[in-house]
Amino acid sequence: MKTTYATCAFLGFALLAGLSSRAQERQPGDAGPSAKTNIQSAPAPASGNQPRRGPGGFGGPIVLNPDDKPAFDDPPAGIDQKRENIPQGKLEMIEYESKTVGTKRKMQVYTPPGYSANQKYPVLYLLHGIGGDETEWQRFAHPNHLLDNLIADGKAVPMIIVMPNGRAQKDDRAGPNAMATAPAFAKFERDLLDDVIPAIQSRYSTYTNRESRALAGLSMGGGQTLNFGLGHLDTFAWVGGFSSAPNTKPPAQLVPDPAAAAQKLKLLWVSCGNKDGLIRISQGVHLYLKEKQVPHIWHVDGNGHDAAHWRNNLWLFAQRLFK
Ligand code: FER
Repeated sequence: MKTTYATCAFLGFALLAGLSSRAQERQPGDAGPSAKTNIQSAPAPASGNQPRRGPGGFGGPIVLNPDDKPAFDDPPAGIDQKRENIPQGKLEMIEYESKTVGTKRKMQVYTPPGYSANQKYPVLYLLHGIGGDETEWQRFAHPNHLLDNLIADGKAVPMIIVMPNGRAQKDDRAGPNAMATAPAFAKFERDLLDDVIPAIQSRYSTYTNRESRALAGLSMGGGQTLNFGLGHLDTFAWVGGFSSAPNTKPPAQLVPDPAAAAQKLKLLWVSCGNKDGLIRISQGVHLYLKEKQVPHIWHVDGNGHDAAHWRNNLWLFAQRLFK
């Protein structure tokens, strides 16, 4: 544990430096900022099992296995760009009382075009990374435009998307040493289950059955998603971890009862970029699920630990939800 955290503190610095430059650099339609910053200087992905380092120097060697291939084509460009000629949903920042943390906390909520209290909606809870907060997904993917576009094209069902702050502590900003806030990401399990979900269900017109509840996230949020989603199969039926971080529990702890997971999950999505230095985490999850015959999507695309991976996987995942 000590070794892990010492390593994390150093890696966290590299990561955060990477994250902030990515957030500033991203242009609509580009392949993802780290494609510019990190990946061009890296060699092409090893076709076999040649270890190499992930972008930003963190995460460790990348060794690709024969299974580590895309399950889907890359989405077209512009998936999260606003289209003026289609109905727009609404994005709002709301506050809720957190018994878990003992403060009022913020979360961002997307309601789809034509949202009406006379109808009920399924809900996707979408979690951010170590350097982020309740606004982070907006920087990486504009989930509101992405969903408006999918709904207009008949590719996704109207849903509510909730983007909470996954750092369950009184000061929930990333701060100068975000890696030190990792324990608060574990504590968020109770905030999500006891505070966030009840607040959403009391304020919005939602279905409340497990088949109408999805959980997904990027990096630390991917680890949270796998930990909480697979740990609470009675609450979530749709689970998506994108480039999940080392906060992910070991696979046998994540899925102690493979038969139950196989039977209950509507969709289990594990994805990572083949240039992401954290890919070993997702590989471990995939290999265990495969061995235990738990149906899942294993999608390894050509990205790094970056916005393109998160945006594209949100687009692919959201289309398959609640159907
Ligand atoms: C780590 C490396 C990366 C770690 C977390 C991360 C907890 C998180 C990355 C992210 O959220 O982008 O060693 O340990």
